[in-house]
Amino acid sequence: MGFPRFHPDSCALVKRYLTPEVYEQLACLKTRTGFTLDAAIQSGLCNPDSHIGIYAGDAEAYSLFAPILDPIIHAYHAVEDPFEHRPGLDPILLAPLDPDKNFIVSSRIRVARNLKGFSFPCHIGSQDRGQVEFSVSQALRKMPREIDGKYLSFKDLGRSQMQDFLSQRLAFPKGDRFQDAAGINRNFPDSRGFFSSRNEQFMVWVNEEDHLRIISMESSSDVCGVFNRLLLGLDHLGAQLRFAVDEKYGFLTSCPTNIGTAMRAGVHICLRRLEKHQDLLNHLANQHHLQIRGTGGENTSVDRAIFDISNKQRLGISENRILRNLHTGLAAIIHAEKNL
Ligand code: CIR
Repeated sequence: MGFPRFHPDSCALVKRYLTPEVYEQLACLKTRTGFTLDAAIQSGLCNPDSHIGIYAGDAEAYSLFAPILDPIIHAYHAVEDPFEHRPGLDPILLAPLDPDKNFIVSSRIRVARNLKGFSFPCHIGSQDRGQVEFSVSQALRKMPREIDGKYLSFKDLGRSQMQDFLSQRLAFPKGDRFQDAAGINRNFPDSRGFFSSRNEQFMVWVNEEDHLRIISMESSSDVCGVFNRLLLGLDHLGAQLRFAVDEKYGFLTSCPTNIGTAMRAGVHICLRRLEKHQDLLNHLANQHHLQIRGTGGENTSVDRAIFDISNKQRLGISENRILRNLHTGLAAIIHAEKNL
């Protein structure tokens, strides 16, 4: 392909770190499944507004293409060597955050996982994608009573049924243009589907951006309850499936922004006063390593003063520490909101 020409306006991390020397060193390499650097950077090339602009097609990509991925990982996650994956997945109990339901509308925690031995969604073939769906759906048949439910494959859903599940945010839509350019949407909706527990508080998305997105949520501020339910599901899935994990990088994901714990833990919170004091809100969020997004997540606006607030750190930190930081940060934000 020759040295790639990124859009002149692109500020993607891949553009910043992909020097001609690094390109020359890596362009001729292929992982054992045939994933290349040119495939990895497609999304960044097609989307000048990419923040990162690179995806991993399999677990080996993280070591083979380390000369480009490492500087991106260090910059995005703000980690310096040496760091390591330090899992901490113990049940947790902390003081109630908003028992009168004045601010926090809902809490949601998700982790991403990929199956060891299979290419990741931007590079997987249709047969292997089908095998991933089969293995995960089998594992989901053995969930404990509290989170028991059923798996629905998109191919078995009619158009209006799919629309209903999409509007309830149980099903997931075809990926965005970043994922599309990376190859994640190939053959959509084949071998994609979702599991939902009977009370809809525990879900698993299959073959979205990663093989599994494991999600726990509820309409309350009980972030610990949501976390503990996630652990229950993770324990059962982890006992039956082997996940792609690395001693240093933690759980390996399609997008290098998600590696490490691969966890996003957050709330939807209504902050009518702080909405008018964004500097203070940003200060508090930074202090507690939290990220503030619009009501609908990445790149969306804030609707009726409802902010999406979640952890910024994922790598080199334990899941338990992330949850404690979230809890302390939210308590500080609620305190500020009350006192304005
Ligand atoms: C970008 O580079 O901006 C996109 N590939 C998305 C990066 C954020 N990652 C994500 O949503 N998983």
